[in-house]
Amino acid sequence: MKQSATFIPTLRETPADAEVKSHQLLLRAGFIRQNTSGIYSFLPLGKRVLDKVEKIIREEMENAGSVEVFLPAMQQAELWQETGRWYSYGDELMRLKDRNGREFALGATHEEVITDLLRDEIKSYKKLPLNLYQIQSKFRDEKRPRFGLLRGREFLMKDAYSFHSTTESLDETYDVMMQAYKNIFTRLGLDFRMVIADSGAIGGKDNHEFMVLSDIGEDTIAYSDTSSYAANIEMAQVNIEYSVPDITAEEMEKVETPDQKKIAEVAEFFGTDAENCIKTLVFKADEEFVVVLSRGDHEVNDVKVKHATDAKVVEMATPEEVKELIGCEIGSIGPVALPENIRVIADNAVKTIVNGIAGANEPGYHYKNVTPEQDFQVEKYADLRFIKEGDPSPDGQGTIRFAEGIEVGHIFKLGTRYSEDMKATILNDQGRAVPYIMGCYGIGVSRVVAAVAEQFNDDDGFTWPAVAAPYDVHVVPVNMKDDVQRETAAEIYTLLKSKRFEVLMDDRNERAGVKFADADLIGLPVRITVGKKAADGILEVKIRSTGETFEWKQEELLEQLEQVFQN
Ligand code: 9G3
Repeated sequence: MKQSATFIPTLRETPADAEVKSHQLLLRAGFIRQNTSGIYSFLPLGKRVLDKVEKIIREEMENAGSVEVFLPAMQQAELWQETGRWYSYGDELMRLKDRNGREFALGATHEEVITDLLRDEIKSYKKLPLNLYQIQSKFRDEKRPRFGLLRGREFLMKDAYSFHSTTESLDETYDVMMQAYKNIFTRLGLDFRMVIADSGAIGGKDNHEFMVLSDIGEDTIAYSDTSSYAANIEMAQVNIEYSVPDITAEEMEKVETPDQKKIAEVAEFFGTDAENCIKTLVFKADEEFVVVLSRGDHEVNDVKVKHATDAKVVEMATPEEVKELIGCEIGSIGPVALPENIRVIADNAVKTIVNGIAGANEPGYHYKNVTPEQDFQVEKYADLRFIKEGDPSPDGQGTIRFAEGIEVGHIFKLGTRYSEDMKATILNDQGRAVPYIMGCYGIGVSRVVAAVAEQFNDDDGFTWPAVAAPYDVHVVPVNMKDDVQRETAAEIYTLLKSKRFEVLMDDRNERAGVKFADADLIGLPVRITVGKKAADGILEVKIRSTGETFEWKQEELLEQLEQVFQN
């Protein structure tokens, strides 16, 4: 492609409202343009990267036995009403009306649509398993779109759905798709981790996210520094065998603590530390109050409280509710002598406290020498706290570290959540009508483009890996007015294209400095400069990712390039 014939509007300046490197460079190098908040156009170079990412995804979906379809973005409201999601999703779900006033959703995801498609077609277990995918724009009216393609309101997703008559069959497909995801992100050269994730609102039991490690990632993952263990911070279990220390429990004593409110102040007042204090919180688990205890130096993880209470919704009780329930402010509550009927659960680490400090359920007072089971009862101990850096990895191998990640993929075992609601059943091998068992598997395709852009760049611009680069080679004739340079460049351009290299040639009448700066910004893997030395058959070559430069004889060009692109 000749640059005089394409559309690559590079910018000198960094656009003010672009906060992260990938967004800045995608704008400056003329890959994308924003139409409005969270909505982007892919310009020619951006579209070519998108296509390369899609190509890898299609190959791996094909290998995994997933078959491509293309579903409508316009989804009749009735489908979402069948699953209740028309009502449970709020402003994030884009809704519109057709000319007859009928309501539609703009597809944020396609569980309803694909289940509706299959329930009319698949009636026997003999037709399963089936694994279908599409690559399609999704619409989600994010409250705060940001970071360019990383969190948009219209974005490209590969979403696959699998259908099974047995859980074993789902497990098999799930593992095959998991491997396909690892292949995709590995082939793209992304530094990713597969993490155990919380099923969140979508339900289902197993699910895993694929996170590209990045300081600008919005998710925190806890991973082992020696094994492959990694989990979303909400899900990382704390697997520590706590033992009760062998010290004598003393008589509990109420002490006046007029000015000490925070755990740190109270600990200091008693000349001890947060580990020896009991933090008392009150949650509402599906409308039932639950007192949750943790060690003073730990944070309670509400997702784990939800799992421990088997509740659908868990939230902190309000100060008024606490006052009503226990009779004092949040800052003074403790586990001793609580009203009889209140449930008390505690994080496992609490059992290690002997002669600890706790609120006295009376403003301005605390108890010292508080010991679990002696001074208060606990209904059950469970893993209720957030894991911390330095904790042992739950798989027993290594120590936990934290990292930020960009979620680029998420795979779920859905179970029958959608097929039940939508009465999508098959006759099983006993002739009974049963809802099919489903899995779903998403990749944020446009988000992957941004994740690759985020990982592959330097101070001068992009350093695209060959697998994702818009073109393989950038041919840059320095002076288009010089016959030798212009003709040599044209010769090389034709030769390389004939050998199936993807070539971009900068045939603009621009100064050398502008051409080199744009070439570095666009960041193709190899730049071939056709300058003065072309008259002696010498080409100046630059490997963009390493910055190395070479002089190649023109007649060696093909074999040298083959060398560069094969490794
Ligand atoms: C909505 C809106 C936003 C949403 C959803 C629905 C996330 C929604 C979860 C999924 C699960 C999987 C298939 C591909 C892989 C992910 N945000 N999710 O269902 F209406 Cl507005 O999308 N879907």
